[in-house]
Amino acid sequence: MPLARSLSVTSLSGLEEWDEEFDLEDAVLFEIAWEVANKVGGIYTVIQTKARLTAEEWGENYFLVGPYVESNVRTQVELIEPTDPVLKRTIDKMNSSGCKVYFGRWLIEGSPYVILIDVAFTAWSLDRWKSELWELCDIGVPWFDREANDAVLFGFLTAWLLGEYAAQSEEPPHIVAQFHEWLAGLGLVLCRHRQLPVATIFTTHATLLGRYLCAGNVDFYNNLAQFNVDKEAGDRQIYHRYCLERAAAHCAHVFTTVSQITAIEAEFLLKRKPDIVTPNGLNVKKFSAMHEFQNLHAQSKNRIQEFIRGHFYGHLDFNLDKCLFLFIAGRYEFSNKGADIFLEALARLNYLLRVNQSDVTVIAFFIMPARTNNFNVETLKGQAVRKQLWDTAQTVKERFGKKLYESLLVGQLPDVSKMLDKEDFTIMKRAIFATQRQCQPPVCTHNMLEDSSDPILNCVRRIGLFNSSADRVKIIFHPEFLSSTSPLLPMDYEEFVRGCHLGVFPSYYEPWGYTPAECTVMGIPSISTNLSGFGCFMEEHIADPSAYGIYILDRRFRGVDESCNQLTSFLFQFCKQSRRQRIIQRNRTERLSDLLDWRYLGRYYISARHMALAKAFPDTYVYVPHEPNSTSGFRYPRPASVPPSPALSRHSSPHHSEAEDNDEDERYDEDLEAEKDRVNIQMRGGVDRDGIHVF
Ligand code: G6P
Ligand code: 1S3
Repeated sequence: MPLARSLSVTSLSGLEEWDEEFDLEDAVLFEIAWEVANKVGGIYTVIQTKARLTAEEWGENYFLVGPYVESNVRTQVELIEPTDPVLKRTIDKMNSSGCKVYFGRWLIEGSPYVILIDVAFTAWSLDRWKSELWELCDIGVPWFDREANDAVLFGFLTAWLLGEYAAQSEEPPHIVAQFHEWLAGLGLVLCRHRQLPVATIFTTHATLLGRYLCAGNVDFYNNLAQFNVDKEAGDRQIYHRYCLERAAAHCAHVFTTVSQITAIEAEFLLKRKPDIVTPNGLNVKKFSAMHEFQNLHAQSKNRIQEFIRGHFYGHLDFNLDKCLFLFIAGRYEFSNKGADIFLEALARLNYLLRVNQSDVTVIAFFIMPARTNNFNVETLKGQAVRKQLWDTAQTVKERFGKKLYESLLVGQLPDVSKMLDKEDFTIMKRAIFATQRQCQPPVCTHNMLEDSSDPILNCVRRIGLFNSSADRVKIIFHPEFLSSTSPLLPMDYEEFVRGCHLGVFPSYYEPWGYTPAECTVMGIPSISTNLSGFGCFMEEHIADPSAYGIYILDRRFRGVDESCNQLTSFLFQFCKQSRRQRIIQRNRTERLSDLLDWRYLGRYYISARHMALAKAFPDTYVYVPHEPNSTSGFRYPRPASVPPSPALSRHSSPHHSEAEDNDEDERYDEDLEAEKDRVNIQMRGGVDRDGIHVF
């Protein structure tokens, strides 16, 4: 078996270097989650983006374990024979004992090995395993809870896999197994009960009870110590799930979670303090040209504008060039994800923009999947009308071009008054007539199955934002995740985010929050909260987050109405920025990418594994906690150049001329050069044009 390497984590733009001497010897890593090659939510992103770094560290000794889902395997996994003879024997043995276990390479960056278990194939063992679970830990799983039944099957099968792997090894192996979330937790409990040679880690990405309590209008964070956890779980009919989660947290050699705020929650609700926080990272893509991401913003924005032209046909009475695109996206948890206060703040923003006679129009997208039966006719018609106008313009252009060409051929300048004839005018008039519309542009792009009880639509009805001409804030609810093959808005999520101006994620319950992190690495500013893992992490690492386009809403120490006012003020200030200010702010936002890169954040996972190995195999491994050095506690400094505050703008007045705009472009070029210089200096450390020392 090839030896796994130990890894040293290198420094990124001034962030702390972290060199842990730890020889992994012959250790083998299994990472187990229901979302391996199976997209359900954020855990998939964690595992998928981290795979490259972990595969670099562990090489051939890294295996991801997940459920076998045929449709996923067909599109994401190349099935192969295991190369490791121990694993081959393990899988063969299981398959000859009534299981269906597959092995392959997951076709993502790092191409990690995956072991996929078909839980349905072993469903005949469910009752037997449930009674074993009851005998073992008094946890009774009701028959009707499909997810919990899957958790039981997956748990017994993963423990079987690890036990079989240990039995098939010639030398006693050093296995480290990391289990993600309650759905995978039972495997861990069984490993400990069976005393397998496995160093175990349990990572929770959210607590079950936390999610349920927050969704139910409870003052969660001020009452953490008061909850009677057993009763609360029982009242919500999740007691068995809660027990599985709590058992895994307590049995693990090392317990981790994704943020400090969830660590506190876990301590109160699961009654164990996490040993280490392992924040979520991303695979950051670096462009060779520094400002490439700005060009991508412009390209994607053009495509969103094209969609808007169709959606608002007949009502395009606003200036698209002065239109700002805001969005919220994610799992449809109306209040947990903050869609409730976002809508309320949009209503207040609409009022402010109107009374201040702003020429800015805000279009707020809600991308949250709900039950629908496809796109609605009015929305599809919008794109068809736009296409027809485009085709008409092309036809007239071609006819015009032909006449021009013929005139030039005979050596004459064309008579401009005869370039368009009666027929041209007829087709153009017909096309214009087709844009007449009796109704307002729709708020929702789909036919909702639960239209009358849908929380977003009901809130829109209450606040009255119906996309009327007088409104400066328009709303588009797209209750389906985006796809590049959509006939309506053919863009994938990443392209869409790049084209927007601001991501708005005012969550009340958000253990980490990938959406604002994804915005950051694409250079798009975002609003998050001090109740989200991401928001707290950024607050800790940046001296002045809002100057970098990271707005952090206070939902912890303020009431809902006050938070909503603060959100409105963030939005209103954002609308007052000039284009130049937005560009500079995007540059700053993008500069924070290193902080969210797995190449930096992966170190916490490395520590968790070392800690677990040292606890499980104290004769072989010693864990020496990392000694902070002089750069520990590094924070991104306040940006040295003028902050993008509207108050300091040369163009805070909306009434400046076109000439001024051009001047602004020239000045902007100078500023951009200065900004690029500063960024380069900051990456290396040194002195900028203004003589300011950085790092
Ligand atoms: C990028 C492009 C610029 C464009 C700007 C629009 O920076 O490189 O050419 O003018 O985006 O910014 P805005 O914030 O108005 O979408
Ligand atoms: C959870 O997914 P969610 O959106 O249900 O796990 C994610 C990955 O750790 C995390 O980013 C998110 O906050 C949690 O809520």
